[in-house]
Amino acid sequence: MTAYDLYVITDEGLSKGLTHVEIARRAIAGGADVIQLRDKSMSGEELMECAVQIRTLTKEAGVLFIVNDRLDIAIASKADGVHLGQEDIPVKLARPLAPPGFIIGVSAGTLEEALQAERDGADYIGLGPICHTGSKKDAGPVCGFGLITGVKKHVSIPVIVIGGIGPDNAKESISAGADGLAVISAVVSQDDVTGAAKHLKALIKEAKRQK
Ligand code: TZP
Ligand code: MG
Repeated sequence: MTAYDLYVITDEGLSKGLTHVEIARRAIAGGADVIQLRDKSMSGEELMECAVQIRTLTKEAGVLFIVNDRLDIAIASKADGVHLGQEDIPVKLARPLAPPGFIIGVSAGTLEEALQAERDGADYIGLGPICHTGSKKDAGPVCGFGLITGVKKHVSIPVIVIGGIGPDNAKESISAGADGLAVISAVVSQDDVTGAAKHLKALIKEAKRQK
């Protein structure tokens, strides 16, 4: 089964002066299982350039590569998948355009959205924001750890939790049922990106062992 344990989302603005490619390189060195390229301001050309480079890095490391929002760039860069929000192209319309085995993740903030994403054929759910986050202005209302357990009762695709997730609540996330932890600031904003990823990965592994 695909491992989504530590899912790191690149964000140059929230990093300490690193490029997407450098963030990816350091997070991979720390044991990230998934790298998502996320940039809302780059041109298509710039994003494609980053995507191609991160595809090479992730391929070499055997790490999954997901592109946020842009199905076209995900397909063109031969990424493993795309992550779609509630406002992006619906999974039902994206799926026929994607190659076989392509991963489509969908953001959900409620049980209803999670159920709909599964019905529509999503491969995983990005559930959140679980806690308060300063990393996404329009993240929507905080849903709390209880929703993880609620969603896991009714949905069978992997549930990756997001929003204010880090070392302090990694264990609580896994205990509540999360299959993976998606983070920006807990890894990307740290002075030592590789060290932060390593630490978080170890906490996830330990929490899964204890489950
Ligand atoms: N989607 C929901 S919350 C969020 C995104 C992209 C931001 C997560 O960032 P952080 O720093 O891990 O809270
Ligand atoms: Mg989106």
